[in-house]
Amino acid sequence: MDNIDKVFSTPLDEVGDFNFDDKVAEVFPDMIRRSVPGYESIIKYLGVFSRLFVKSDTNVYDLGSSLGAASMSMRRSISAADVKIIAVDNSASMVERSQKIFAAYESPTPVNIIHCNIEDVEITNASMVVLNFTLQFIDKDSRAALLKKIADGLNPGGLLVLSEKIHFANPVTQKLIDDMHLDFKRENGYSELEISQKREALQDILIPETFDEHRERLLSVGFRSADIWYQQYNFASMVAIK
Ligand code: GEK
Repeated sequence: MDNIDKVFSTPLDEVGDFNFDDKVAEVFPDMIRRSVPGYESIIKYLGVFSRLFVKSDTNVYDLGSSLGAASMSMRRSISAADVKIIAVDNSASMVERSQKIFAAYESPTPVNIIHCNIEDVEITNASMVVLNFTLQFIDKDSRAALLKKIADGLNPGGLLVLSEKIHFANPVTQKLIDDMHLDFKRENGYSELEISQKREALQDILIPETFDEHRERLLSVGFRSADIWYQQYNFASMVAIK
C-alpha cells in the first residue's frame, strides 16, 4: 500500500518552490498517480516500447527516474541480451529509495542508478531513452542541448519516449483542459488548499510547452519523427525516432 500524499494538506506560511525531497519521495507513487492522468498506462506501455525497440548489447536510459517505475516496467519486458539500464535522478531521496527497491528484485538486466543531473550524464550506444515527465523541470534554454545529446547518443532507429505536461496555444482549449485536470485532482481526493498550494510551488519550476514547440525542437536536434502516442487532458507522451 502506497503512503498517502499529504505534502500540501496543511496551510503553509510561505509556499516555497517544489522540491523532490524525502517528504515527496516517501509518497511519490501516490502523488503522481493522483496528479498525472494516464501515468500508470504510460508506465505499462513503456514496457511494450522496450520490447519493440531495445536491442542486445545496448544501453537504455531512464532520465529523471524518481523511484524507478519506468525502469522497472522496461526491465520486466526486455528480452534482448546484455542490456544495461541507466537510471538517473538528482534527488538523493529518490535515488536512495530506488536503490532499495531494485535491490529487492533479481533480473538478468542490471539497473545502474546514478545520482546526478541528467544534463551531465553521458549517453552512448542507446536503443531507448525515456524522459517521463522530467524535461518540464529543465530550464527552457537548456532543453535543446539535452535533447541533442540524447539524439546523438541513440543508435539509428533508436527511440525517445518523452512524456510532458503540455500547454495549449489556444486560451479557450487551455482553460477547458486545465479545468478538467483540476477536476481530476478533486476526484482523486485533493482539497482546494492542496491543489492551490501545489500549483504555487510548481509554477516557477514546471514549465510546460506546446506540442508544436516539442515537435519542432525534436526534429531540429536530429530525430526523424516526433508524434504523440498517448494523451489524457494536458499530459501527453511523445515518441521520437532517430
Ligand atoms: C517516473 N520518470 O516515475 N537531473 C536529474 N533528475 C531531475 C532533474 C535533473 N536536472 N530535474 C528533475 N529531476 C518518473 C517521474 S518526476 C515527475 C519523474 C513529476 C527529477 C526529479 O528529482 C524527479 O524525481 C523527476 O525528475 C521528475 O516515471 O514529479 O512530475
